[in-house]
Amino acid sequence: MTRGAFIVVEGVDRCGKTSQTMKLVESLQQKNIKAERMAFPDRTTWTGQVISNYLADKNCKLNDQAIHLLFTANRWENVEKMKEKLSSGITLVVDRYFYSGVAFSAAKGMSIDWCLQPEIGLLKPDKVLFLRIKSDTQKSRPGFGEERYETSVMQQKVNKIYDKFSQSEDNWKIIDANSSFDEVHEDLLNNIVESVQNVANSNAPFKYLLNHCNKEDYTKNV
Ligand code: DGP
Repeated sequence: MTRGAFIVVEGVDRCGKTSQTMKLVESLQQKNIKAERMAFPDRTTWTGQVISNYLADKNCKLNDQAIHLLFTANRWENVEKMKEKLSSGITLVVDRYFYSGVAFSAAKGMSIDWCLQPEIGLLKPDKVLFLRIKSDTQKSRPGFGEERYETSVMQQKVNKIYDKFSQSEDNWKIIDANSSFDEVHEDLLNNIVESVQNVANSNAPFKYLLNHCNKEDYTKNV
């Protein structure tokens, strides 16, 4: 049996990742592709609950390095589960991954190298689909501003770091998220189906995030 594809959907807050990833799993299943959704942070685990409290309570004081490592631990604690699912042929559609970890922490001024170190060794996605949205559209979405990082300044910095990832990472693809939900969905779905086929045809083994070779300074000019 060939493994499932590991797909990540990234983008700033309120760009539509949650609804799109849910619908994508339904559409893939309708095409008889086994698929499941995951999201990071996974708020159901112990680290996820601490993270969730930190995000909701803007007065919560927690050192930037400590919260970065908690987000990272939240990904590490899911590695075995992800490998099992992928090995059993399930395609994982994952809402955010370590790219968000690096982008949000680096946007706070932390060093990109420092942020990447604890992520090394995690599974590397087959494809990262970056939902790129205009900042006016983002701000008009319901709920914007509720959580700690939902400020225009922070989100613009994060967006710039995603842009740099998309320019230097071989597995990234930009998706225009300003069009209608259905159009964005179609675009995402076509890309995912192609990745599922590529993984199946090449019998690709798991990939891992190795010591990062595209060591650009993503935070430059942010
Ligand atoms: P979400 O549940 O997708 O709305 O994400 C919650 C918030 O946490 C959002 O503002 C993005 C941010 N975030 C997601 N992953 C990480 C991470 O690994 N590190 C940091 N610092 N922030 C993250």
